[in-house]
Amino acid sequence: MDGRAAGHPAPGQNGILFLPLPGTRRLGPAFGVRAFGLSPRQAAVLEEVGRISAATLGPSLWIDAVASPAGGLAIRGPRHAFSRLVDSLSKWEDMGEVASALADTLDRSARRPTLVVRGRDLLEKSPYLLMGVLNVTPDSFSDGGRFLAPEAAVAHALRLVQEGADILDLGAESSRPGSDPVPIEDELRRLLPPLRELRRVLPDFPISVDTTKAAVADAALEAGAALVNDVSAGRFDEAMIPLCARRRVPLVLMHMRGLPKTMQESPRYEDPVAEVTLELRERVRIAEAAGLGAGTLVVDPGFGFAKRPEDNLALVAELEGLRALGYPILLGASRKSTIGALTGAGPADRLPGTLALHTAALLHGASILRVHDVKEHRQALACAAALGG
Ligand code: HH2
Repeated sequence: MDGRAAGHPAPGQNGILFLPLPGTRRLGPAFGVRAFGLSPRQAAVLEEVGRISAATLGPSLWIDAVASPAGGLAIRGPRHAFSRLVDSLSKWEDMGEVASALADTLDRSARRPTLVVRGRDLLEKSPYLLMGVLNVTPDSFSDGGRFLAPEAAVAHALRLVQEGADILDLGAESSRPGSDPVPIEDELRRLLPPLRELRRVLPDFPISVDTTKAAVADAALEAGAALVNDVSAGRFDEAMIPLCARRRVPLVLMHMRGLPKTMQESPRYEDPVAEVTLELRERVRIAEAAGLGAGTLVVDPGFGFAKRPEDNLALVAELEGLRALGYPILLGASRKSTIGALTGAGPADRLPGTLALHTAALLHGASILRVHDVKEHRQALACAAALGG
């Protein structure tokens, strides 16, 4: 299915977006953005104002056209020069929308990521979190059937916690490409026994429920889950966002086009990071309008969901773009088929590729990594994080 035919916006039709550029985190006060969705006139005015600013404002702004199928401009410079650029732009006729989009990205990308679970900000003391995957499914692509029995699930969860997981992500429905939805009753029958037992043995540990159904999320929250991870970002069940807002629990909004059953049939992007960020921005706006926000929202580009390998890789390489949304970024590349496409390795042999992609994601701004192999990630990411950023 063509995602765009299913109602997804073409680039530029969905408003203006300024995407933080990769590689700018280590440059002290320097910052960079790429403009997306500007009309030719807006681009020309922005370029002109940028040139005037560069010549007159002391600290210079570097501004140039970028090679991207979507066109646009790249701007780099110190953050305070960007604030002055916003002021200058707002004085130009018809540039108000551009000025406020730039101001929005400046504001949101400067926010410190937070994730508040039961009153505690999990990102306050750690620069990143490991979310350990616990699939109580018969058919997940890498571990299907291994933890379906509640005792096996609980034993595996305890191992993940002992190895250093910060969050457990409990899922009872596979969302692998080609999978069918599971009825609510079956999902709950798989989910609730291990969840209740985990709540008993680990009363304070943050447990997330990986589901797209509000009824399942509600029952799981009642049974002790404290976060919701929705791979449809609330698209499959319109009760999901209001439920999380009402219960004041964090919600992961993950990007996907279409349904897992058909999502890999013909994914197509011209500019993956810009399109994914724009589509997630719509979901973020709905969630913010419902009352979710700092501490209760997480965004995820959906590695492997309605994307070709090259789209997944572009999203990791330019992950900073999602900082335009202002929320912690989660990435889950663990054992996924892009690693197989690059190396020929089967799911059980994809740990080295996973570590490489998650290391890159961390250095490009991810705050949460969703992983099957906690112990190995603890070591790899401790070293990556020590590089700074
Ligand atoms: N990937 C999977 C499931 N849930 N949630 C988020 N937020 N991000 C992801 O990338 C993500 C996710 C797929 O992986 P897995 O759980 O191992 O497989 P399956 O869907 O077959 O159970």
